[in-house]
Amino acid sequence: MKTFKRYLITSALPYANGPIHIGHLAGVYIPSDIYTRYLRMKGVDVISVCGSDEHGVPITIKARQEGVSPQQVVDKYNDIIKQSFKDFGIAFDIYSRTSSKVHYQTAAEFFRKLYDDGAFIEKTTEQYYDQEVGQFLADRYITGTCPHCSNERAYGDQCEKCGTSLNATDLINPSSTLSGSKPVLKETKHWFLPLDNYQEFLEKWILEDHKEWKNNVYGQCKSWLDQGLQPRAVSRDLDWGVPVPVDGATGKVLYVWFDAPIGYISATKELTPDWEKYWKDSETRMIHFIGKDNIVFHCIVFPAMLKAEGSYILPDNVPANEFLNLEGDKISTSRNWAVWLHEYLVEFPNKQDVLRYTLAANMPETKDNDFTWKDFQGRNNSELVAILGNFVNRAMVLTQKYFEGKIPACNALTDFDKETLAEIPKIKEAIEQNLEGFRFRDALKEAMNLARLGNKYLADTEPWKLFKDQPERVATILNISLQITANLSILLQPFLPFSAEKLRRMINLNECDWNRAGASDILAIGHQLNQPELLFDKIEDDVIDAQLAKLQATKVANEKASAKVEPLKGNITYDEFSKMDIRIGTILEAERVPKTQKLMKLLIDTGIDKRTVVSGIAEHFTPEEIVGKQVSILVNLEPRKIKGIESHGMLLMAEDIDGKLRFVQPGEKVENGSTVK
Ligand code: B3M
Ligand code: ZN
Repeated sequence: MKTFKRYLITSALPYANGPIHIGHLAGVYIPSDIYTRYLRMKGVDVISVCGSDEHGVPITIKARQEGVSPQQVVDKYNDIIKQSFKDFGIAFDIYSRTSSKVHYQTAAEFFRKLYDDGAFIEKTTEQYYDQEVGQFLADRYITGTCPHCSNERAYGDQCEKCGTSLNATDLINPSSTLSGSKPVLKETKHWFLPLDNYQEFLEKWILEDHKEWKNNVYGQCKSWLDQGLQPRAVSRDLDWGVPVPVDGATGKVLYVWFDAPIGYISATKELTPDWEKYWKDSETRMIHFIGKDNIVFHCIVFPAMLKAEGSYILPDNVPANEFLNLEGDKISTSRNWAVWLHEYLVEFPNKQDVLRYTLAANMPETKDNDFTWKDFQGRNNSELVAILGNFVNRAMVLTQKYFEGKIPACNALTDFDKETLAEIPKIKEAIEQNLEGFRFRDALKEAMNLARLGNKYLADTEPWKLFKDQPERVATILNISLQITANLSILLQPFLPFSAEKLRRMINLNECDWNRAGASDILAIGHQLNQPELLFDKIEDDVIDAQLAKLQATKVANEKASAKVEPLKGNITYDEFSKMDIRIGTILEAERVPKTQKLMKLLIDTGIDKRTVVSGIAEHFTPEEIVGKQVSILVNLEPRKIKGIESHGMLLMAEDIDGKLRFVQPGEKVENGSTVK
């Protein structure tokens, strides 16, 4: 494999339209943090950059919903997200944001370079436009009926009911969510990156030169490439984003997926004046940590952009993860089905590492994976407490008891001692190999195997039974146990930085150099330990039950809310409304229409006449219970034959979210023929 002088680690820029949850951590930020910490500890020249992605339509939608400006939305969530990363020890060298000045300039320059080089094609297309608001509509701002499943609330980019991805023009009865009006098609000019021109280059670069990429990543790229790449628009009609830096492009901004990855460059620029070394020198190894929904942008679109620009390096690997589910269900911000980081820390103060551990152990590396609270509890109680915490505590307490907390001398070694010590460098190497192959779960498992090894060593040698007769033997056993402890405090650092640091404080070890790990003499004889403290404590059932109850409550609330209120229809004029002649009448007779489920034939006194109306209410009422009731009736509806009966008008009914019908009646009895206006 090629050797590199330095590393540039990027982590997907979270959208600043909501806080972050365990899915984000497990998918992107824990792996990137483990990897970066590992490299740093080895003394590698590495920088890790991230920041908030502050553009795109979802942010404008959120702003509209909350009645604030997009800037207020991103300011709020940028703060929350940044704090969560800090709290969980995700140690970026810089956490920037795409609203920064440097970014606007960098993104605009990047676009301009491609524009000047003739890398784009200009195309005029027809796009939906809301005439009332005077604005082109992003796909998410259009709803209508899905042509595949007839869902009436499909979005212009996707039907969430049947999952089909759509073009806004596919929707039947499209309507603008901004005004409720029917959008019209209007011409607009945009810039497209002709990805098809890069097809050949990408095929070679990915499919031939990067066969080592993870299967899920390689597979997705291959399927995109096999389908044949198409030109992609890199601009949008929107008033939120980086303005297209071209004359005559007012009202147009860079598409968020064009500017966001450039955010990695901007962040590096903000971090160091030496930024070009990280971006333009082939001896830099760039690695993108992302989730699977971002693969195409990082493996195909962004590389094509970088290639078009010409002076940048390309990523050497993109170890994307799949998704993490929560208790068997897809994590969803809108359904509040998530464990939010800022909430977790309120409920589990100082337990960052327990979550880091559980997420790393369940990382969705090769397939979607599940987070459950029971597993969280089990990982804590039977792994962190029972194995790691228990081992370290026994080694420390015994050393305090027998040797006043000083590292005792290592005397004659038994074969078992030698075998045990020989395991330490092997485990270190196994961790390294797994980390370098982006197999974080296995790497963590290996690190925990060292704690297992220590536990077993103490259980097998039973030093607490030997001190009276063989103090020298006990000295050896504890020396070995403490060297294992010291190794743990280094090797676990990338995974559990808070606990590893606490452990180093306990053993009074100031250095944390990866290259020291593997050795059996990290702690010198006579070195003074500090007082032991518990690294982890047990999580009781009631705490877990409370979390499960909280999720259950969310589920119930979601079920209620999903029986949603019908969306608003388009506006009508008063004239249109006033054409309707609605009267109060009284039901004189009622009978079911034979051979139908729903229909009832009614004779109604409208005050004007007595007329027959056929109404679809038979599943909701019996004839007996409705005779004599006052109702509202639209009397000038065109007569219609229904099941052979001529119906003269229509009853107005109120339908609740459960589909139950009730009559629309005056608050108190009025004369038949009274009008409803
Ligand atoms: N903002 C999308 C996401 O969070 C995104 C990544 C940008 S990385 C350049 O899924
Ligand atoms: Zn559908």
